[in-house]
Amino acid sequence: MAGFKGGWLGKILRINLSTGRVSVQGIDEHYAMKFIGGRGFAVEILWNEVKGVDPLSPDNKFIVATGPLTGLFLPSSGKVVVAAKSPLTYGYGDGNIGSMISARLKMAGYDAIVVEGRASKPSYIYIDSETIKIFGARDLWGRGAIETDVILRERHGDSVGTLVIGPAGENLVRFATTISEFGRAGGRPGMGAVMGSKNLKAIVVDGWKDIPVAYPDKLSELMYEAIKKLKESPQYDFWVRQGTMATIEWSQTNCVLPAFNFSEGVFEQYDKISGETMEKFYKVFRKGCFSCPMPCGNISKNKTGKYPGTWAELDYENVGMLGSNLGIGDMNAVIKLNLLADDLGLDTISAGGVIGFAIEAFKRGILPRELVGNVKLEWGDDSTVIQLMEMIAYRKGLGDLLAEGTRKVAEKLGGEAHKIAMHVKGLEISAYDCHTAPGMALAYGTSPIGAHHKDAWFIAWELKMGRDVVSREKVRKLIEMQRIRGGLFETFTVCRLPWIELGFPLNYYEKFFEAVTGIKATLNEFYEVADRIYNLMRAYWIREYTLMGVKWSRQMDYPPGKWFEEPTTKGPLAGSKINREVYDKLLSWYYEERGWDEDGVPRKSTLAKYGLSEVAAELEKHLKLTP
Ligand code: PTT
Ligand code: SF4
Repeated sequence: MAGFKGGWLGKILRINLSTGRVSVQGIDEHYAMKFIGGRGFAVEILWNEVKGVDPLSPDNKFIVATGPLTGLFLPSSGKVVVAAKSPLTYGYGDGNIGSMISARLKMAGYDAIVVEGRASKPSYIYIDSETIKIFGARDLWGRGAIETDVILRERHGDSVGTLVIGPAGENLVRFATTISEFGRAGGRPGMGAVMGSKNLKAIVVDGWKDIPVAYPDKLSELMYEAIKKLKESPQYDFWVRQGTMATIEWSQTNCVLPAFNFSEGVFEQYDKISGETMEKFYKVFRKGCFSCPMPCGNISKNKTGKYPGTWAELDYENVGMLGSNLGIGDMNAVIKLNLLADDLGLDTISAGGVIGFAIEAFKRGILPRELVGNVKLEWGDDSTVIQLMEMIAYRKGLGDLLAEGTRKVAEKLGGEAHKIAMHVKGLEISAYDCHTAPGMALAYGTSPIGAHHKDAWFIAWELKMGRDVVSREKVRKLIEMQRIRGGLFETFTVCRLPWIELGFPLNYYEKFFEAVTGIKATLNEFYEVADRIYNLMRAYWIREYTLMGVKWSRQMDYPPGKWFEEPTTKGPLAGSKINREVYDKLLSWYYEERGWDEDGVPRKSTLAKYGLSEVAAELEKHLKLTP
């Protein structure tokens, strides 16, 4: 644990699947404090080691990274970041998954794993506190993610941590995700495809060692205090009953529930797929991540009606994108689709996004019949969505095209297709329609992995501040959210929901950090790390795009034309669309606040301010930086 009093273990495990070589890289306190963990470690590794490569080639690296609090008995500390250069966006890609692999990895003695190369045959990695093995996985290849997880647990014990892929990852679907514990998913921008490209079916970790902690007594005192605080929250009971599913009603009320490929912000049948409907008729039990006192996993089952006996873990994004966005107002169908996505290893958001795009493009005559074949593309038709999800995962017929993701399909179709292709930087938009919310559109536009709400679920703030408010204050608030959500939580790799949903005070993370690592640091210092990482992620995108011959410009940070040009037609805010000048003004303020130029490229002085002068020097080999 060279130099560390606790929290970090000082070891990054490197496994090269081409050569079978295993090595351990040491990290010191300077490095740990500069990047903290999770996404911080991931982007540093990708910047230095993954340059100009095809994301599906052996030269890409698949990273699983924890943070200093991971695996300790602190509220909601069972999360882990999975990252790689994205085969969907060709930029920086990551996801955050709640899985026992987070804790088991720390207990095996490592802060992170970096998987390099490509195995010559289907394989899986097994790690425990003593050994690292690479096993053949021919018997698992082709199996669903859920069945694979069951088999691995029978083989290695039920308490292991797992990360697996389904057929979508094996077949290199560009939005294949990783799956764990039958209903957790992480790595929207194709992290499952990166595993598949390495012939890697799964990673199984079974560490049991104690994780060193600087001040254990202080930590256990804080843990009890925090749990008490969470359970006393007035929102606690409702949260554990509905979790993120309560957002369906909230989004409908606020006209941001995506419907018909983000053409509308309301859906007539929302109540059939709402949190209340789930709670009353479908939920059978609740499940949580490791060390979570506020479990939000809604395990829901079709007790009667269509697809009887089918169960899945429901979350807002899944239901919004596979339900309302496809015109499906039937919870039985949504449960079936959710389970199918988990088993195939498809990201629900991108699957719902690309299928919604295909239906709309076909109806508008943009997607020609010869590419569609005999698939019946209609809103609200779950049997077609089932068919398409399978065709995508196995890359058959139209599915082979859709497996490339919305951006590539729109590029192939040409003409007006780009206007209704609902993505930013290649990542399909998660479940908030922004016709009425320019600030939330800016959050999607500037998210460092493409259009995902992870870094800034700004919509709630925007409603508080006023949708029509166009101010620097709004932009500053968005950046503050990105620092907390995309910086603090993604480097500590702990769940952000205690803070957002139950109002858990942020200053506790200073206290946890000190008790665990022995280092006193303030939130402002963590936000400075967040800014460093944001600049490095941005530099990564710019370098990789420049190397592909694509000139970086502010257009990269624009949401699709539909939100600017095609107003909504339903609900109390019918007729809404975003004003392009307003968006541009917000974007320019955003760049100024971040210290980036008018094209969204970090200035040389900004990179220097965050200790990234070497990054500036490298970028300058490819383009001219503003001083
Ligand atoms: C996340 C994205 C989300 S965000 C959802 S539901 W959400 C979708 N879930 C999918 C799924 O399930 N199956 C599937 N095949 N694809 C899916 N794609 C979608 O992926 C998630 C919770 C949730 S539920 C949210 S908001 C919070 N996200 C956190 C985050 O990002 N960081 C953090 N520090 N804490 C968070 N806490 C919450 O965790 P991605 P999970 Mg996920 C079935 O992975 O790539 O980041 O995309 O992690 O373990 O499922 O928990 O309304
Ligand atoms: Fe996992 Fe939900 Fe707990 Fe967060 S609140 S750690 S997502 S169970």
